[in-house]
Amino acid sequence: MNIRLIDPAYEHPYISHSQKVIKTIWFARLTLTTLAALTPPDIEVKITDENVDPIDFEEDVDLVGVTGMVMHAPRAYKIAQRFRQRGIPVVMGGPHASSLPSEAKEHVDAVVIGEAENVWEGLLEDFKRGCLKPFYQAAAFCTMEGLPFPRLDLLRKNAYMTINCAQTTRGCPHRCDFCHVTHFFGKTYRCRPVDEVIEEVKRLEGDFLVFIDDNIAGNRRYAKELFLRLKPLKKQWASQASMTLTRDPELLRLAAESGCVSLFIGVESLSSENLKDVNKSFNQAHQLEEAMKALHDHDIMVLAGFIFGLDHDDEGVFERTLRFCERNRIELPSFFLLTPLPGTALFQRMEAEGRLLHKDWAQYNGATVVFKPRLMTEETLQRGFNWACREGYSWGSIFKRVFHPQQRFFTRVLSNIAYRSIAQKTPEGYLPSLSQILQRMNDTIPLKNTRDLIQRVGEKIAEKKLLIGQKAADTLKLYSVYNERLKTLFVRLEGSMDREGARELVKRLKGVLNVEIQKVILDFKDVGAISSEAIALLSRKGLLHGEEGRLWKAVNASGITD
Ligand code: B12
Ligand code: SF4
Repeated sequence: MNIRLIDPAYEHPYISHSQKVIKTIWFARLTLTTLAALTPPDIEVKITDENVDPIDFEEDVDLVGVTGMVMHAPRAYKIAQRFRQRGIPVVMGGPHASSLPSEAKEHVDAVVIGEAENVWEGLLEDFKRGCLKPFYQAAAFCTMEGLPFPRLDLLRKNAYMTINCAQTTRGCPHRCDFCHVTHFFGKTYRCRPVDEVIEEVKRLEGDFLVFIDDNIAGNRRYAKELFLRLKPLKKQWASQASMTLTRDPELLRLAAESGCVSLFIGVESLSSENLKDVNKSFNQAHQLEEAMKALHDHDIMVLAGFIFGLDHDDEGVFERTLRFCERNRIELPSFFLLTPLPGTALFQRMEAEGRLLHKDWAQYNGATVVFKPRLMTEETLQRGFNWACREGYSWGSIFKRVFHPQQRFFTRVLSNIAYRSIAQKTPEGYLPSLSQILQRMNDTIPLKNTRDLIQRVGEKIAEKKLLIGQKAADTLKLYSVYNERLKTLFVRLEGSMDREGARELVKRLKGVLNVEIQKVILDFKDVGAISSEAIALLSRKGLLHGEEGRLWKAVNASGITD
């Protein structure tokens, strides 16, 4: 008996990679090599990764296995159809089939839901006996002990940057709303015995490998032991981790000493409101810069992932994020559009809110808008994203991010060149016209005159006590968010305001009201202290409309007087 396992290609004018790019930055997933390792030795098994080799649809095989993420599903179904037309049964597994097994079953003969470890052999037995069941799902997650080493020998070695991949853990202790991992693995985070990982790593040729874990440092005690044991092997490695890693100096040091040279970190957003919304508050917005610095101090190259289109993202998000990457010398920024993947909490929410534009899975690729954003139109989001992808890999931006006196300079430049070639295929984008205005609106205003500041009144005593602590605030911070759909700018003010601050605020507001912004709503509730001159000025300009219990809240500043 012989089986062909297939990883479908993703045919897309600007997302699919050329062979050259695959060779420079792409590593092999462990999906099919793991499945092959689970296959009994009396069965011949071969792998085709359609990204690097064509599929032979005329091949004489007994059974075909196909995998796929959401965006691969339409292609996977087409592949299945071609083999089934010839009477060859097809089994499908992987993230998409596991989330939507009934849909997948319409296109294939059997669907494996979740991990294959506990069901694959049984499925093959059933197949041999001619009684393949429609669905296979293990009653429990598999043990991490004694897992067979993936059959890397079945991959075409020279097609990728590396085929040296290994996995130390499965799952993630966190539960970010948009992520498929926690849906797939439930709340589990399972670690392989360190001895087995070390044995597997020792067998890999060469001195570089990728740990394809979702979060290699999800269990700090385990990670520390692993890193200590890796160190003597003198390998270099790359992986993914959550930002919590950077807050444990010992863990970070051990990672670096064990050979960690680059990490993919899901930063996702610079806005704490966004992070809270998607259940990712453990990424603390105010610590992002520190976290990036900590990684660089250990000479770890940062691949940072950012998501555009979250509910608090306005038109300023693209430029703000890119400048953050430049300021913090993030070597390889990766921008994604928010994508509600079936099975995730985000998908359920978007579907319930009627915000999904369609269910054409091929478009669920992280680079195409598939939902209605809250503060922007679909078009603004798409074009802003395109702009960030292209601009982020312009020579100017590469220069700002990469040219600094640290090691591995050539690796940094070469990987940027490869990413640039992908970015250049992105369609033209544009920076939303309000972007700069929004950046200016958000610039902090320094306080010039601290005399005459008076405490806000009208708040409850407890809140007042807190405000007294803010008396010394010597700046006025502005947090502006523009809602393109309502044509309204919301400005939250925080700190203290003197006359100059009030003047500057009025000047900026006048500027924005000349453009397409039709209405401004000012929120004064976090202004701790304000001078009587500032109050007088704001009143004269028609900016203060006291509301009951919130003395300094002003609304509808559409008609600022001269
Ligand atoms: C490595 C990796 C990548 C690599 C892939 C390199 C490559 N050559 O393709 C990189 C970093 C480039 C990448 C990119 C992307 N990835 Co990715 N990636 C992973 C990661 C971390 C590991 C994959 C892996 O090797 N797993 C180990 C194997 C053993 O597990 P497995 O694949 O789940 O397979 C098991 C079962 O699912 C089952 N199974 C799977 N297939 C089949 C088939 C059959 C026939 C059977 C019987 C069983 C079976 O058996 C296996 C053993 O139990 C996974 C997360 C994860 N934990 O899996 C995300 C993951 C697969 N990626 C994901 C996503 C979204 C992407 C991107 C779309 C992100 C983006 N927006 O750009 C891109 C798409 C890239 C592309 N064009 O294909 C999502 C998929 C979600 C979904 N529902 O579609 C995942 C789950 C991560 C997440 N956070 O949600 N990725
Ligand atoms: S930390 Fe990363 S892997 Fe873990 S749930 Fe969040 S996005 Fe997924």
